[in-house]
Amino acid sequence: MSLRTTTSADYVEDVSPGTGALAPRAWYAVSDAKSLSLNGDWRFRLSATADAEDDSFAAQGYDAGDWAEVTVPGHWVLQGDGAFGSPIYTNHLYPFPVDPPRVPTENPTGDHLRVFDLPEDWPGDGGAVLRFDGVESCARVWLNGTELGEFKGSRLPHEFAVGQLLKPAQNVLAVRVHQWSAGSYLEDQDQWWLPGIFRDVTLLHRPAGAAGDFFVHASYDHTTGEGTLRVDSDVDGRVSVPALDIDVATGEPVTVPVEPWSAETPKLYDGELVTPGERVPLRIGFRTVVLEDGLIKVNGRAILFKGVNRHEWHPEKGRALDLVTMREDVLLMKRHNLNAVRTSHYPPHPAFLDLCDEYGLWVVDECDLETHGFTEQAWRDNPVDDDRWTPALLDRAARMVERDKNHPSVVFWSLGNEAGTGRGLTAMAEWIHGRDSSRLVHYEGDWNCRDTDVYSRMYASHEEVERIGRAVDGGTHKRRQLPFIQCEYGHAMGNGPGGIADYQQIFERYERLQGGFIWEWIDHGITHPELGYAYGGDFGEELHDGNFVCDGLIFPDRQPSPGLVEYKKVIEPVRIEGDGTGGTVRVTNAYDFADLSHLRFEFSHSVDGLPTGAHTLTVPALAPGESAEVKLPAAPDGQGEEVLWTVRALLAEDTPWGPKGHEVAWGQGTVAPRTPVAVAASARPVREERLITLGPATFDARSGAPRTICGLDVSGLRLDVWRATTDNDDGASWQDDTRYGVLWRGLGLHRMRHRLDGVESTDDALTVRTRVAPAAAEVGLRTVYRWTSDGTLLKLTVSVTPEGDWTVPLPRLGIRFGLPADTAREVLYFGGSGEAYPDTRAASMLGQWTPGIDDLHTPYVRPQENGARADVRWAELGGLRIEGDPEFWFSARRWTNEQLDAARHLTDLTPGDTLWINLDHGQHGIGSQSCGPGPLPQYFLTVEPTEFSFVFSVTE
Ligand code: IPT
Repeated sequence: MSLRTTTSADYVEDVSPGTGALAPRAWYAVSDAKSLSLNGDWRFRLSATADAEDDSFAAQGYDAGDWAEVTVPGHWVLQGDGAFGSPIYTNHLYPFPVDPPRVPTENPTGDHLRVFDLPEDWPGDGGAVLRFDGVESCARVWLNGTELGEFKGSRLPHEFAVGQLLKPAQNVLAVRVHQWSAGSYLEDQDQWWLPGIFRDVTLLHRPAGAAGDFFVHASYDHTTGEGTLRVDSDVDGRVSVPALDIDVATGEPVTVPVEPWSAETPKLYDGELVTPGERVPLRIGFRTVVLEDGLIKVNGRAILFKGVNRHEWHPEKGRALDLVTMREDVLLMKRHNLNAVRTSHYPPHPAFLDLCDEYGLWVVDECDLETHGFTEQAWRDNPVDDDRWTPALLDRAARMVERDKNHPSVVFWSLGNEAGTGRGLTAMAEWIHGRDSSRLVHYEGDWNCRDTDVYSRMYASHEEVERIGRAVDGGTHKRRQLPFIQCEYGHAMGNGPGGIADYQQIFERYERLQGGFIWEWIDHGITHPELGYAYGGDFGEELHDGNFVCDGLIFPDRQPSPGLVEYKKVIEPVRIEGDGTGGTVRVTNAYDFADLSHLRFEFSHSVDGLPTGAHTLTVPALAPGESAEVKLPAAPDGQGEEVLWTVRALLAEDTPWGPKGHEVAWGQGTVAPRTPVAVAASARPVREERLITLGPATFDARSGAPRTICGLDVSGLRLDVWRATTDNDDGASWQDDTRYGVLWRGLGLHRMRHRLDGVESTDDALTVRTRVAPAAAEVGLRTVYRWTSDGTLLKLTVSVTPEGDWTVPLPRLGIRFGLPADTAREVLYFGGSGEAYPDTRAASMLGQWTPGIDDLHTPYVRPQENGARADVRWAELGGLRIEGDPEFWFSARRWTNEQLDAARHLTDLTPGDTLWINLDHGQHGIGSQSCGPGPLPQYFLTVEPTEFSFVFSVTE
């Protein structure tokens, strides 16, 4: 016998999907039937528990005059300046005790009230439907005092028939929303918990004879070039597609020659479904998705996903995205060469899929399902393996599939994310396969692939992916027959991800590997008055996962991070490679469908990083997979300066997503190397009082430290091995073996001591001998600074000899020094274009660049090492020229690396009176260990005897 008392809020903890809603059906934005948006200002009252208030507010005539207001769509915790509670961020931990389906008594409950009149032209006949596109996590709905029902499934649509209840004026729509419900157990995605009516609320007129559900089947036969269209419709009618001369009855197939739809060539045909009571516009894309020969094929060809995981995010509005923001995402993706999106981990706002159809992106549409927190109890009581929950799971599957089935962009249905395994998932897969045979089913959590059409993994190492590519990874018989994708890889948290170029090479080497999806698209930082962007813990959460929520390729304000620029280069659809001589380049078409006729190729030589002029290069309109050798014009004589060739592939004409001239791909190579500047050690160090003068520099006679170089005050010049550890250096807490950020700090590399062993002034050099080592350890670096000059140029040669048993690589190795803060506002250098590290340098284009000092800082939401420029030959700032032999990594910042290391938010960083310069001989790789593998061994900064030098001079 249960002691639980029954309250009117029992539905909150009921495992069922809800009551009262209509069966799910295809979603469309417009038709000729009237609709009324109920978005806007709603009256709002927040209660602490699910049943604190009775339902009298739903009655007509209720006076909500003293209630607050919120904007719908929206999340109440992001409105009201904190008066309505705060967001909570957890990765996979449930922020409440795990006792399914029970939820806490403290259950923030938002009563929403909206009074509306029908427009004057609202038809008097027919019915009406009230549609909610997304409410987190459970809602109970009344119209004009009559209860319509209640529902769960936050990112799924729910419709209610309301025709009989509507009045011309003063309709009272009341919605009670509970933050926690049984549904919360199914919605444990790694993101902020954000209650509210966060998607549109719409009243739809349903004329007599209006369209019900309909299913557009539009396939393409690549062997004949014909498409077959058949629109199955609950309500009989006709289907027309004027451009194809199609006018047929619903349910009747018609086959005609068509241009197929693909992510690269997103050909859509405008059509119309006409039922006796409604005309619904259709946008039809013909394509056929099959599993054949162990490969995912569309229109007869294997495709390669160059994808990203996209959560819906806006730094002020949370998951309440407007159309402008959605389009911005799609345009940014297209402009960065992405061709695929996994809608992690729930179906997006339906308008996003319209944009994917229109601009061309393959979509893995994922169901609103994750039960990750059950991993804490070895998946005991996991709802996906408990029959009581199966109706809710099937309801979620159906609401996704029915809503989104008419989008050509959707090629995979995904059952959900991180939900373990179980009968409920199998039931979902069976239902989906039965309902829609024209798409494939994805789920990562079952490595035996019992329910899926693809072997999918997340964060598998390069080595493992390679083994899977070679099909020597074992697994079940079924799995061995399946293609492979990485539904998540390249964890873009903070600086990184590293190693994605290496993954791409492996993906392209093996047919079975059909690409992957970077984790993830955008940092979920929340705009905050004091902190810049808030992340987990900033709202005082009891449990949280810090900045693990900021792991995107774009910053919260949608500015691309270096990670996105890198990914764009890594996945570019045209490969332009030199043969080493500078005489010819090999151009390869890496598209799956498009030829190269939409591109114009531009070619230039540069001398010392400056282009000598741009010319058009004629490249044949290669078909996918084809290559051609293209001869380059003769290179100019660099006369000792470095000569490079650069070939860029640009859009020949404006496209819907990018303007004419937009750069799609590029390649670069060396024709002739530079001759590093030679410095004769002809000047003598001259000692006077406390200073030693050598050429253009003065030194402290006792310490041997430079005081001025080329007229600039120099402070603190010494060896530097520390970098403010990146999220990928620090690694994830569950990875305890080789998290170098942790090992470095444990060894004390952030607090190196510099012992002075001697200052020697000889005829041709000033030599300073030191030993650099952390307290409490016996390892150290014998470091010798040797200064020489010809009277004008000053050369510093740094020799480093390790001592002791070094078991870790170094974060960085180079020198750093301070200059007065006002030395320079910008830097001119010849080197790589943007931020780069050993395994994130694919997009680093050699040239002369002039970033402002502040542009050299990458604003990772949690501050960390950033901004290094790779392959710098020389740099000039404030009248000082620095030339490296060999090339070096350049960074400049207005705070020290220690300050950067200590900062938690960008607002912790304030410029001081010193500009800090790092000239590095080496940097350790970045990797992806904040959730995946660390850097590959070839990107380690191994401790070994090393020598490097810099030449300082006054700029000409
Ligand atoms: C993986 C999740 O699927 C994703 O939602 C996100 O949490 C990501 O990790 C990390 O940012 S699960 C991972 C712990 C294997």
